[in-house]
Amino acid sequence: KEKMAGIYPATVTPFSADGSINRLAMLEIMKRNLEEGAGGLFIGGSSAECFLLSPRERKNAFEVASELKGKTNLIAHVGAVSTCQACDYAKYAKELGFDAIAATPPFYYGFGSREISRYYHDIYEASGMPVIIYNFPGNTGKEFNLADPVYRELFCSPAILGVKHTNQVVYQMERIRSLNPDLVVFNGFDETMVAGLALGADGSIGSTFNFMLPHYKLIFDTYKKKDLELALELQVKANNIMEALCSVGLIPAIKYVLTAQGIDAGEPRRPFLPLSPEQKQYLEQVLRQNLVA
Ligand code: NAY
Repeated sequence: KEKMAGIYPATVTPFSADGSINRLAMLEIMKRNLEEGAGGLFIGGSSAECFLLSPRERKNAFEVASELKGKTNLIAHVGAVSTCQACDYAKYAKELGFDAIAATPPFYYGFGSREISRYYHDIYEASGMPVIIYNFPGNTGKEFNLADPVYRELFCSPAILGVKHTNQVVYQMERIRSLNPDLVVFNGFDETMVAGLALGADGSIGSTFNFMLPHYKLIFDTYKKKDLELALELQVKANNIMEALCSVGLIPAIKYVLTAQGIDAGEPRRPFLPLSPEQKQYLEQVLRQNLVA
């Protein structure tokens, strides 16, 4: 649990002009984040545009990250609608030497709790790696209602290593942690990091850490030193940035900021569209006003 703690960027997938994965740019982002003090890297998640990648590309992204094996904690996101596909990604991540795997629940078909629980157990059994549940009800439509005994059992099963809580309802995160204190708990919305830490998160996984990790590391360290007033002040500044990023489109915005910082993150994959010149200007202004580290 202590070994997994810290701030993890959810690494983006940079694309070259021809649309292929830009391995060098991806390595550059990850190496810079490690120098900045990342506790680990979350590979192939939402910020990586995972559901816009082909299965081969999702594996390619794991391969690129595996070059950093042994240097940091590597978590591979293996979630898929099909259990068989998720198991295949999980086995590959294990083969490549990843430290942990995470998975969204299967979505789209409205699967029930028994089906979802079976999915996580199948991934565990296929790969031999306990899974971090990627709890993101806003996008998956799955709530993990703890009144359901199947979910209570799941969170206490050896198949589960932890939870990545991408849900504004941090109360639920605290309830999951209290149900099984051995779980590794990650806060998953950057805008609630201080709240997540206050309710017991071991770490935080975030998309904006790709380009503003020093700011968030400062929040994390300030919180750990119990300077709560300053931690909140820094969170408010981060949230001013967050609001601007989300208003123009989060993933296109992150890629734009990385590129403006000198790392060629390329364009997001369609249907995402790149930012307009006005949106870029607006973002730059908000960043200038709020970024402290
Ligand atoms: C992922 O898989 O990329 C993540 O979940 C990282 C966490 C992010 N969640 C999503 C859905 O992108 O950093 C958050 C999020 O982007 C941020 O808080 C803005 O809402």
